[in-house]
Amino acid sequence: MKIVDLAAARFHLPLRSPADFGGGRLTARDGLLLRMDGPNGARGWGEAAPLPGLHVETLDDVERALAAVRPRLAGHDPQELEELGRALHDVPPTLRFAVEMAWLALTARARGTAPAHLLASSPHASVPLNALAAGADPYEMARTILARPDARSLRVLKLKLGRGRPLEDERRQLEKLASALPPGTSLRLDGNRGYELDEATTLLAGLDRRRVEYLEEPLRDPRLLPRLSERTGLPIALDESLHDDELNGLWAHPCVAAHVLKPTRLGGFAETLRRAERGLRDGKRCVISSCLESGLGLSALAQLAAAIGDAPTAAGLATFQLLADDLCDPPLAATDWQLRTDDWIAQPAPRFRDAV
Ligand code: OSB
Ligand code: MG
Repeated sequence: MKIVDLAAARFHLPLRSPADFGGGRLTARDGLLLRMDGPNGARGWGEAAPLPGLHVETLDDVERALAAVRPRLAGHDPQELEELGRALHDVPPTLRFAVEMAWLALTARARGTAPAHLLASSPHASVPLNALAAGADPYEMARTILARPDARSLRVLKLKLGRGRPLEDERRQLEKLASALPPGTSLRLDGNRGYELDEATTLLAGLDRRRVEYLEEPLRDPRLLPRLSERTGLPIALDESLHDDELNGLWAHPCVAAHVLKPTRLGGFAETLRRAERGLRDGKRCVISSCLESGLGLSALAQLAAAIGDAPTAAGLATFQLLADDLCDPPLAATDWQLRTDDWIAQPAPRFRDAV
């Protein structure tokens, strides 16, 4: 689909309550809403929202990079996603994601299909979600989630470990939470590289294996993850380490059960599909995850998640629940912890679009 032009405007979405995702206290999500104009007035929308502490680039960098690539992209007529991806090789990952997202929406519309069908021949019809217990007290949030009427259909609860509590206290909380899970629900425990090997062993050794799907990057030194897995008998998921090529020897290690892929950090759809193919080839579960995008970005990520793997894996896309406001109107919502992906008729028209 031919790109006629691009334009963008900033958006600002308050969070329901302040959160810290590694970049200090966050009270709102700021990002760039990208409009891609195609032939005959057709439009596709993209979202570029660097998260402080996670992405390397800032929103200012993204705006500068957009101004720099705009002349190159205007008039460009990529025949497929890979070709567009090549034209974006030197663009910061959040912007590359946004441009590919808008182009997929535009192209899907022109071909009368959903983006997932441009990414895979028979995509999943829906994508299950992991709930996310984060914020100031993740255990309190986990209890709130498990008290909801839809908790029975929840298969996976992702919990943010740490947050400064003493190890022994947290260990007790964790055991209590594990035993309070409904049957068939398991935990993903995300440590965001917060622990030394011995600390993580104290916290995690002896937990019920049937209740823990994996430990997501608990260690300050990821090279010790195989030893932690040995000590705890629990599988590992990689997140941060997938962004460090020097650790690529670890990616296929037998202790690693899953790769947590963040397309806005990896640099878009084409790159994520390549990484997922590699992960799947090595026998890893590939989990599509997010960085607090709006419902607009998250629904595009759900289309990508629908295109990966033989069976859908719970994706880390439930963060729309943290936003007090959305770019989509109505706001993105899930039913029974699933996002339908086969009911895509057109991309939701975003709020703030008149500002672009
Ligand atoms: O470490 O996985 C992370 C969000 C922002 C920054 C880092 C992370 C996250 C998430 C996304 O956990 C939500 C999810 O994967 O469920
Ligand atoms: Mg993580």
